[in-house]
Amino acid sequence: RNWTSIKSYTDIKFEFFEGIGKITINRPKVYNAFRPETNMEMLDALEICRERQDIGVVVLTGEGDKAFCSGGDQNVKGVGGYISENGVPRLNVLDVHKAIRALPKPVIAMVNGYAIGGGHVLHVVCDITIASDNARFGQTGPKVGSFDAGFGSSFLASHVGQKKAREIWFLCEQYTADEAEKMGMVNKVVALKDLEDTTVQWCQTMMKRSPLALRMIKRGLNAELDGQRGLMEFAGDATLMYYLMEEAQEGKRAFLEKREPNFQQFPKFP
Ligand code: 1HA
Repeated sequence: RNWTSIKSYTDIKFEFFEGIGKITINRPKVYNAFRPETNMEMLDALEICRERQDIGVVVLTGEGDKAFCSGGDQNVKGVGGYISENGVPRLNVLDVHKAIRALPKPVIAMVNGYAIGGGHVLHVVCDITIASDNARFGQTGPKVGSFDAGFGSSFLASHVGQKKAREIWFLCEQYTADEAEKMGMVNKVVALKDLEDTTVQWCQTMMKRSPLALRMIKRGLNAELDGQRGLMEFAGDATLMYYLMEEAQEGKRAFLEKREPNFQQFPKFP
């Protein structure tokens, strides 16, 4: 498969193939742990995915066959966060979570090994997870001096239930791909050699579906958990669709033509 580079970065690869934008955390020596710069690059790539008309689906993965992502890079964990190159401590993976959640296109986690700690949270916030059979899942926060009581807890609970979510966080054990699938936090498990093919097939199927319909489903499912922020994004897309209608155009035209708008010409559906 001929992936072409969209933009080059230091910590990630960002590639394109037939409508798919693929973001690969490229720090295999640390099992694809992220540092603040990694998250800044992912945010930039996600923004490009949002803007580009020719990208329908986004895939997030890790380089190599050992890890999807092992969470925050413990080598740069300092006081108050992970220390960026300019010395500022940050927890900016939270901005990546928000960007994945808000992206109006499906985001697929292609889990090719360990999805641990903050790396586990990353797959949890993606819309779909496809895992290789060697993948291992788990949280580590309470073992290593951290926790994510945000999306990494609430969305996890919505996938696996409250009791299981508490077990995963309180015990910090690891789970196999099959166990993760049975729990409902993984959509499909395949052999490592088939991981990319399967993921691309899922992406191609989704790209045959109506993009606006997928967008509204994502918004609706998000809104249930995301409170006013989720409703705001859902409402924003309702406005987008209204702006596509004659009824909204009539309002604008009447204003510019300095006349009363004629809204009565439009149907009032029961
Ligand atoms: O909780 C948060 C946040 C919460 C709120 C807001 C923001 C947050 C941001 C981040 C996080 C977190 O991610 S906290 C959790 C941080 N991550 C971890 O605790 C995972 C640490 N890693 C492991 O548990 C294990 O390495 C492993 C289960 C993934 C793999 O174990 P294994 O197969 O025994 O390999 P291991 O030898 O441990 O690791 C391979 C290499 O990768 C080692 O380097 P080497 O000795 O070969 O030079 C290891 O040091 C490195 N490595 C693995 N994980 C990390 C790492 N280096 C830095 N940071 C890592 N996270």
